[in-house]
Amino acid sequence: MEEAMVVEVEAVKASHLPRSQHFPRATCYPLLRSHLPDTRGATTHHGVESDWTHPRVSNAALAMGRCLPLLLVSALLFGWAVGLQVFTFQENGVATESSVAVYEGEVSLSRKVYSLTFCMRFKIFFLQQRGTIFFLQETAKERFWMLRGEVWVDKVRVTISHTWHFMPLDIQLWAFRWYHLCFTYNHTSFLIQTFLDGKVVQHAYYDVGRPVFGDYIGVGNGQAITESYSGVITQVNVWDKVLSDEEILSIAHCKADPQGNFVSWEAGWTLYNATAEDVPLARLCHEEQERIYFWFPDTTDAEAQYVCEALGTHLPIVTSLEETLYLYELVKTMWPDSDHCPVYYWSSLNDKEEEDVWVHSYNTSLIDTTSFWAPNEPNGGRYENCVAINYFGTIDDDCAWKRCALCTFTEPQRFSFLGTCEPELRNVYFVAYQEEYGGLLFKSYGAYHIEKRNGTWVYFDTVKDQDIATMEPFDPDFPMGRRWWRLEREVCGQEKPGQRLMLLTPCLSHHFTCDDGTCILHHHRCDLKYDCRDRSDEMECELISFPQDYHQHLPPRVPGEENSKLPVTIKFTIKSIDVQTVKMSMKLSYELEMIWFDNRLNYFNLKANDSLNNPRLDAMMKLWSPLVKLLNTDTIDQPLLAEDANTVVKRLAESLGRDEGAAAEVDIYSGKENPLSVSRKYSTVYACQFDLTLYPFDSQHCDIHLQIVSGQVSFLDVHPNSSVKYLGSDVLNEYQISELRVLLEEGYESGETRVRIPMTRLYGNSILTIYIPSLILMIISYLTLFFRTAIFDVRVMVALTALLVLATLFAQASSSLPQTSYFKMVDIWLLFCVGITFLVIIFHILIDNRLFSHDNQTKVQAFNEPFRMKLGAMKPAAPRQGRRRWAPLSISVEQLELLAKASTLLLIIAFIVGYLVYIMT
Ligand SMILES: [Ca+2]
Ligand SMILES: [Ca+2]
Ligand SMILES: [Ca+2]
Repeated sequence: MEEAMVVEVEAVKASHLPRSQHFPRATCYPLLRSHLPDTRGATTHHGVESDWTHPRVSNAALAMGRCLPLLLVSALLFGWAVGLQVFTFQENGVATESSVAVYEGEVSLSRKVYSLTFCMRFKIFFLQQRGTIFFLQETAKERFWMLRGEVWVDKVRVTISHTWHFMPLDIQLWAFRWYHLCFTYNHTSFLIQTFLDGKVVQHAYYDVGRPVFGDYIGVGNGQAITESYSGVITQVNVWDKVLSDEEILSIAHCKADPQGNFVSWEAGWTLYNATAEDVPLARLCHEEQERIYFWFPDTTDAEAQYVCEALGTHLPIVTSLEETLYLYELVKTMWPDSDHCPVYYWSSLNDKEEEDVWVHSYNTSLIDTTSFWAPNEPNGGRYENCVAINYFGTIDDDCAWKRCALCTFTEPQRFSFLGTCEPELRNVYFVAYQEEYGGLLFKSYGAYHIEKRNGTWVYFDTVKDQDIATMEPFDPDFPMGRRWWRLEREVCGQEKPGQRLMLLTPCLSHHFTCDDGTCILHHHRCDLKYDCRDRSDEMECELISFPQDYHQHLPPRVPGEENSKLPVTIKFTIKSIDVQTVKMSMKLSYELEMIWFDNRLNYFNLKANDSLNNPRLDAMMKLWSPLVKLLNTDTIDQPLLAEDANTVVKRLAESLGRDEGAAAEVDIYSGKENPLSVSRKYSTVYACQFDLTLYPFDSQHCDIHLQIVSGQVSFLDVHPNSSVKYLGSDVLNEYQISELRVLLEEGYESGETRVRIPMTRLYGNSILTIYIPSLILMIISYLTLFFRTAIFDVRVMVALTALLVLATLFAQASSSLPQTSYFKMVDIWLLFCVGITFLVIIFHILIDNRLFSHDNQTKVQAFNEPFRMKLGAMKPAAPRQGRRRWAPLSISVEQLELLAKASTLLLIIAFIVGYLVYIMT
């Protein structure tokens, strides 16, 4: 093993390239890199390339250390290849007017171009106010804006014959990345298109109306210090025609390199204060992934985790002896003069949770146990739960020991410094640099720096040469994450000397940064579960931003519109209905939801899931809300907002943008477009007015009658979209509930509305308990007419019994209903039944009477003989004489009986038909 290692070390040394003449300038390239040649493999750990089987490190590159130009490295290794000329301007980012490349090809005022295609490839290092890549001018008449291409972080601009067109980009440009940009202009269709990396990203129509011509072409400067360019430029070509989309795509993808017929990149340029290299065309599209290493000595495991993660990467994991050896040699060659990392540096593994179960500390994912251990390791048991890497492999180690931290990047990270209210994105984005061993420095795309000076982190404006803020002491002493800064000048409207929370983060815009600088997805912020390790994602979840002049008693109104009313949408959700017919009332349990827009408010970080958009109770109680007046009930005024109310903000519209003053990723949503919704449960008894004339064949309705008010005068209106929903069963004890609806009628007062609950009575019970028994009783009493005429006692007895039962039924039916002064249908029916029975009894008496007098006159003796004998003994003749007097009709008993049967039947049928017809209509 020893021998193998020695051989490997020798290999490193043998591959050292001579350092002379490859680095002709003393300018510093901002990043420490070591270039790894093509021959390496492609195993990848968590996005960080790490194959180390051929650790040939450019000695020159390592020896130069902090001054290592990326492109020069490329030239160094690929210098033999015939390549494209690539110009580098203002490598250190210091704006100068003098860095420019002037076109040597043929250009004359007489060559006029109408339609055109205008392409360039570039890589930004830093951005001045306007990064001018190319310009064409007519010098004599001072027409400086004949043709121009400029770039910003989030937009580009093309100027064609003094008309300029901003083209916003969907993406934001990164520093240190190649982009291919083309503009086309068709002078017949007036279409101006912008292509980024071969794809159309923006278009516009504009009739330029003038040709493009000029006599002077420059690249890398727009003739003013603020219009100069810092970065790399190549392949600037202009054609006097519109190239097809396919041609532009093939240029962007390095498959072709046609030269422009108006301006050709190969025609030659004179450089002033700029440098040129040759780079093979293919490398512009498939750039070598060069690793960047940052080293931090004397850190505990926790500090090492933090510093790498807050820089946007993780501690390394090694899988072979070669890797450990490579890193060991790397630090020795990169920082030969420093007291460089001793034997150990931290790895991202630990077994803190469970002994001998090794997990990644950043996502707790398990790794298999085949990772590379040094001899006799792991041996620390519960005393050594972190993993360090040394010359012989990985060891378990005490987490509190001071070891080295090594952070590896495949490309420069982009950091955002939030909470500064910087209007220009170039001053928000930063890149990290390590210019000395263990050091750290952040430079913005623009002119700001965050650097450590005399032990204090300073936020610094290099253009004005002025400190903006200094960081309050913090452990660990790095600016990444959410930190308090002491202001040295006004920031975001906050005067100095004040303390301001600001955030330096490597997270991208769809992330939220935890206090420790680690990233979680943005929608995990304030979602009621912890996602950050430091639990900072559930802190300070303010949802509502109240303006200074917010008053709870003032309703939201549109300024300037005197008669405007705030429309409030009301939504009822009725859970249960209990109707009391006798008391003429209705008990409801329901939820009342009111939705309105408060144009004074702004909301932060609204979620798509409304139920997460709950303001805190104290914020909720500060909100204005309508007062609910329930009109047909004892409870009169109901405040909507109370502790048991549920308040949510509904996200209906997209965000207005980021809050530039917040030290976090905060999206702002407008109160004009995203409504507030307050819902509260009520249980209320409402008074109803029932008209029982048709009982039990009646339909009723009962209304919830309410008014929403605000203060004394009502500025509120019920929105026509208001709705009602009933969740219970349609069939109640006594009623069938039909479709509920919200009534909004013209005659109502402002803010007044009713919810109508229509009900149809279920008459089955009445039929069963009243109508059928009474009908049977009536029929029985009618049937007594068919009994033998002779048994008067039985006939009358049966009819009287029926009458008695009917009267009882009547009393019973009336007692279960409200006392009304008018007749109900059921009353009429029962009265009729009673009446018919009464009539039958009368007929019985008449018939009997008739029969008796008839008997007296005629024969029928045999049957009554014994009776008559007794009566005769008592001399009954006299009363019979009297009876005959009030029965003057000379009709026979049979006729009378027929009359009784027929008339009663007719009466019954006529009544039932009439009754049914009345109910039906
Ligand atoms: Ca252990
Ligand atoms: Ca150990
Ligand atoms: Ca969370």
